[in-house]
Amino acid sequence: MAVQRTLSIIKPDAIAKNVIGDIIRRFEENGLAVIATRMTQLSDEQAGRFYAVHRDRPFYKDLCAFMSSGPILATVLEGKNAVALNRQLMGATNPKEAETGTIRADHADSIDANAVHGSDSEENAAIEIAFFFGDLDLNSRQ
Ligand code: IDP
Ligand code: MG
Repeated sequence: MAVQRTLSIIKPDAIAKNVIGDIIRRFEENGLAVIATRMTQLSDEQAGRFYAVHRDRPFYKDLCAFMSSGPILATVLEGKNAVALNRQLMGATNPKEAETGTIRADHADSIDANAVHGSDSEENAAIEIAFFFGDLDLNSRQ
């Protein structure tokens, strides 16, 4: 499987729980390397642009309000099969359905406050990485 890059976001709920280190440790222990990271707080408008793909969904407004409610940590992960591997480590969107031992099973309280975001395809990863980072911010570890 090819080396890929993917975007991870630690959402405001997990930042508030002070579990950044625990989440990054899981990435590193599973073969993913951090090649860029940035803490920021999105405006409601910026969160809306990031999640534009969901703009017609009933939860869109709440999602944008939540994602702009506090600081987030955006991180670019690099490694073999990074997109699917990150999704596997995250667990299902609804923490009630997330497999034991996943980030969402351990740290998410609800489908809204579900601890982490992860790109769902290589194509979307490239778009999402470019939302937060420029080429000069990416420090390949290969
Ligand atoms: P994902 O984060 O697992 O990729 P998506 O379907 O892309 O899940 O949805 C983006 C985010 O929108 C989710 O992480 C979650 O916070 C929120 N969301 C998704 N579905 C629902 C829902 O049915 N109710 C409330 N929030 C939802
Ligand atoms: Mg998604």
